[in-house]
Amino acid sequence: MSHQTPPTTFAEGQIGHYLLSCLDEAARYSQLGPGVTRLFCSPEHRQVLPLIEQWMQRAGLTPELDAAGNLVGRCPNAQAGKPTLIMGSHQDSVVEGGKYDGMLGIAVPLIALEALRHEGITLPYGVEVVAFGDEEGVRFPTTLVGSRALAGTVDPQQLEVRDAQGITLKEALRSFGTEPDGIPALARKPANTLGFVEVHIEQGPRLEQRDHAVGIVTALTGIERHQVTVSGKAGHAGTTPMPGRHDALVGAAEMVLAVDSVLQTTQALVGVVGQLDVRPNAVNVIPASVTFTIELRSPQSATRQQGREAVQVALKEIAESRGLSLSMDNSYRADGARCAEWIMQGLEQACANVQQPTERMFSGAGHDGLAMQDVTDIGMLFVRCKEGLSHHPDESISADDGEAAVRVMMAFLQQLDPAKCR
Ligand code: HGY
Ligand code: MN
Ligand code: MN
Repeated sequence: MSHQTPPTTFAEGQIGHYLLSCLDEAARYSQLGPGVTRLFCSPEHRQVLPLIEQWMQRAGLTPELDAAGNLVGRCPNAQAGKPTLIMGSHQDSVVEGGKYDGMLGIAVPLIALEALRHEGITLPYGVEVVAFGDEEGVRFPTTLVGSRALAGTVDPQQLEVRDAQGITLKEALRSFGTEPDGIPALARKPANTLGFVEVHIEQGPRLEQRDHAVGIVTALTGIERHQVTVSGKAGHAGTTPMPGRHDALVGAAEMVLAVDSVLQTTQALVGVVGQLDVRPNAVNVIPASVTFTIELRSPQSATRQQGREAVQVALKEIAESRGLSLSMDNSYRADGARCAEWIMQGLEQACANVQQPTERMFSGAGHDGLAMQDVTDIGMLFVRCKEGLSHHPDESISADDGEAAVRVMMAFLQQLDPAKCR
């Protein structure tokens, strides 16, 4: 498949359109259906890699697929072991998501590096740009395996979790052509890592309200996910008397409403029941069991704990009142992360250098920085997205805002002094 030809110059106004055309092309590597669906270690993940490899080569980087399913582009200085700045974002998407969540944060730093290279500028430190394999955690009930591999924090148990087809994450990596036994060797050395900077769409309305193209992230929220299984008793929908039924779906429906009312009790907590599966899911059978997911988010772990405990009490009461059995297992937990002051200031300086007004803001979304915080300082640059919409096929950014992000990153990379990081 032909890939976009790079612009002959990186003149004002060219970069934004070049960026959007790259992202349009990447979006083609998706399952059929609305928006973008590209899951971890999927055929679509495999098919998008040659395009990203080409972006990396244009940026002067050497691409390599690592044991955790990340595609990592390294410059010669990084390969030579010099202190290295890591940039990048996730290649995977949600189901029927947008073109920009994740992929924007891979393309922007690569085009920034390509433009600097085009101007004959080489950086005195190492750079890596990573296309992390799995950040959304849609295929498996765990996530951040790619960034946790770089942070050296992958729990071997994570590799044993199974997708809806019963394939373990380890098996998926092996069929993808990687060797997960090599994951521990991927851990980056903190002493040799200057920091991790991710560019990402805001996925909220703040930048649009402030009429800013870009924003500086101060902190990322903490997230935990739970798998709930409610078990009742299947039966004939027509002949089983209503009283005394143990209908797992009616119980689960009451539980979903209970989760929502816990989430409505404080503004410091948000969350969702995003997935729900009914068994045997037949039109004339009383549902025997229901599994659903609960996601709780707050920057304060104490707030998440209070929410979790309130949910556990509520679900237990409902199960008992309906003669249902209940299990609630924590499948994923990531504490919130604070962005480093020196990176925030560096990004603010870069915005000033390219005349981009900006301000600091919190991220209600999770990102790979939740894992990368365990190995290095982190920072994020947000890019305005239309109506703050994300995890939706209509997710969009303007070419001008994309260009602004590239120019901010070009300024940030040129001003970065490895001796002054920290
Ligand atoms: O769910 C999130 O916050 C991110 O989009 N993975
Ligand atoms: Mn997302
Ligand atoms: Mn994302």
